[in-house]
Amino acid sequence: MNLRSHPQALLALLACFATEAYAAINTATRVTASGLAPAADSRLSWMRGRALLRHSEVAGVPQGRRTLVFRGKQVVIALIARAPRHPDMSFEAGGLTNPTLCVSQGTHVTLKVMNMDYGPGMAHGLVITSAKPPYPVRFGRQLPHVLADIPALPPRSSARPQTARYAEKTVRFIAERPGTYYYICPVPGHALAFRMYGRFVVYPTSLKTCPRS
Ligand SMILES: [Cu+2]
Repeated sequence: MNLRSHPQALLALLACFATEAYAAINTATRVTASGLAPAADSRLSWMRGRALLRHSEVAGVPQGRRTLVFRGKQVVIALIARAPRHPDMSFEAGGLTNPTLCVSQGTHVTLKVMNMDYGPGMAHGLVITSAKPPYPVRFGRQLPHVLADIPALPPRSSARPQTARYAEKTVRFIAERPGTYYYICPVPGHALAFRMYGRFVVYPTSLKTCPRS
């Protein structure tokens, strides 16, 4: 991203360099969902990264212009940080920017997050929590109900997309408790200054589909 056109980015970047902030975030979250499986962690080649990007673009069923519904009891959701043709400091899924993601209660979710951003400090992670916005520059030590926690993934390894490698992490969880959650980038300042977050809705089994909001 271009720091000159985003003065807030400089603030966020400076905050990123406070390494203790990462530590605070990464140890602060409490995973309270059951069934969280060990995470996979890898660096993808351009071919594999592009395949995951394409999966993210077509997964889910659009409901209106801002919501993606993932039907079934086992779903794979891919979120791309700073996908091509999407704004700086955003997530992409279903071809949408920071969409609302919707699953039914009891769904086994495989969540994949990949960082396609490039540049110093352009790390991005993802936490799903019931904490509502607005968010502080740094999250507190006790986030409420956390479904998933992916620490900051480094930016891609090269300015040239075709030769770069892309940090990706996969976590699995069961969306047991209905409610409205938020997926948030935990890197200091990204959620506050850039609104790098979206809603994650778990709707009760008594409803046939995601309630419109
Ligand atoms: Cu971020």
